[in-house]
Amino acid sequence: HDQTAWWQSAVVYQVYPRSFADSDGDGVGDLGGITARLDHLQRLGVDVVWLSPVYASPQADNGYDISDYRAIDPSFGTLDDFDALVADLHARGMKLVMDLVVNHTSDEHPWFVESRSSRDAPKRDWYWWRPPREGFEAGQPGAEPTNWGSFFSGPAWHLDEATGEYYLHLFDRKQPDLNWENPEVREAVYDMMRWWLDRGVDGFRMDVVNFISKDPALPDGATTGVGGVGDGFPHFATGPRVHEYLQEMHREVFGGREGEFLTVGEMPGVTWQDAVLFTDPARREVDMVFQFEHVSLDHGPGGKFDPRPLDLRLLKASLGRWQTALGEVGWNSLYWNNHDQPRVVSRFGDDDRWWRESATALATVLHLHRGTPYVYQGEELGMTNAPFASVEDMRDVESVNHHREAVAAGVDPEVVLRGLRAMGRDNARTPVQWDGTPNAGFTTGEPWLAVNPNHTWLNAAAQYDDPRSVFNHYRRLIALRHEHPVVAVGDFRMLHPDDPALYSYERTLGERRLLVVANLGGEPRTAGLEPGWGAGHVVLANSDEPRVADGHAELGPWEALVLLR
Ligand code: TEU
Repeated sequence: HDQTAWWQSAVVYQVYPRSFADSDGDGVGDLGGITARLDHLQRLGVDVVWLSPVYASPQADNGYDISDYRAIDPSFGTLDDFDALVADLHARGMKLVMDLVVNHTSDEHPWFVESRSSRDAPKRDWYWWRPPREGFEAGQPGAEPTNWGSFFSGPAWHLDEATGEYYLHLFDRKQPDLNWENPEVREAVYDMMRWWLDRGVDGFRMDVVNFISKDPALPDGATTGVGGVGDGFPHFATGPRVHEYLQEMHREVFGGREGEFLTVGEMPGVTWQDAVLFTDPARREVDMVFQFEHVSLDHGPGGKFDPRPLDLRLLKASLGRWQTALGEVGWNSLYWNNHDQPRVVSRFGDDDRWWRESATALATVLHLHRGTPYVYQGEELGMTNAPFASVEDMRDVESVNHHREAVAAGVDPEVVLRGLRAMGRDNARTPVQWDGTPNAGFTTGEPWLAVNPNHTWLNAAAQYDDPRSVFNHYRRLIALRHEHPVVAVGDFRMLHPDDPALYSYERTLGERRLLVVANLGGEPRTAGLEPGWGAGHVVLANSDEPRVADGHAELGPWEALVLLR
């Protein structure tokens, strides 16, 4: 590991702008709110901010449906506000990574408006238009060109009455998929990316970028039984030309400026075998990928809204496999949370009795792996899932649609609600809890999604000066990565892989050794240590008096220790 890129020792912080901080009292977070809170990020010590979409958008999917790639949505501010944010971040030594959503646009994007205008519009081929299935009338059930389901319920095709053809939308019907087979589409995207780089941004997080190459034959998927819906995944994920497209993008956008930027491809369903190819620096595709294996382990037979308890051994096997697979070539990203996942302290921890302990133990375990860690806003405070009373309290298109479809199909509404409470995306989207005042310091108006009532005690203001706080634990973990190259680039070795509660591993770089021993459970545990480790080596703990002696560590519930020699 001789060549180290700047992002190998960096920590990224994700801002979901709607929910971060509102500067104008309309109840929606905005760019001015972010700029006003940069002290928080600087205090935490993160290097990069990844900003979820702030582009002009009808907000059908909270900005992941873009109607103008070169404008800021008025609810978030103006291009001047954006430039001011970038300037302030740079002045403080931080970088800014934009979200790049180019698998699809909004149906209100001028490209799509033109594309749908007639069958022979010049931009018709910029999207995936197909006639009804042979032998079917347009609009008839089953007439969709393929049997693929959308991620947000229902078919992945929508009929445009005016031209009698269907367009493909893997997500909401307001998110038509772009046709990357068309070189004009690709050139338009690259041109837009260069425009943002010229404006000073430092890279891109690429939304579902392993979906941009579809099998142009658009075959039906194998049917899973639910209402005749087929699994299109094998036909649009990691498709035939995805590596070619990413290499072309790299050449056209970043060519000649290697090493300056950070690129991370969000890739649902990506395997470690594919990830090695995507992140091999010699292939010039992306620097790292977001993979989904570890956040799918608690999905039950009915999918993400049918959760089952996590088996820690599976988690260790999964993350350990990725550490090994990308150990020589390629690079990992490390995350528990983002705007699509429930809060980790509620999901894999104990957000009640062992709230502080489990939030800090999970943080410790994640951050000291090899890779680039991502902190999602509020995670550094130990924010929890929200106590949604009903689906009326939720705003997310995925949750609302799933509820409607499942209840219509006859599933017990209580069961549906239980799944949404545990796994729904709005858990991550409640406003950041800055202080204990009525709207948590997020807004002076009415928040677009209710503030979690636990903000009275769980908030940033209450944590800054408390050395034991979740916030200060994250701060120390980030500092440890900056200080010790063994954290960033050391080799990884999993210990006690079969233990159902201990998460323990060793990192090595030359003579340096770092040991993580964590009890991810509510019962006390003893962990055997290899010779040479002693109490004097403890550099970080989430407990007041670590007990390390005679080849053992005695761990309380959710206790995590870090040793260095
Ligand atoms: O998400 C992609 C994705 O496949 C899922 O994580 C998705 O959020 C959903 O939960 C599947 O069940 C990305 C964005 O992160 C997400 O917010 C967008 O809604 C989606 O793409 C479409 O742009």
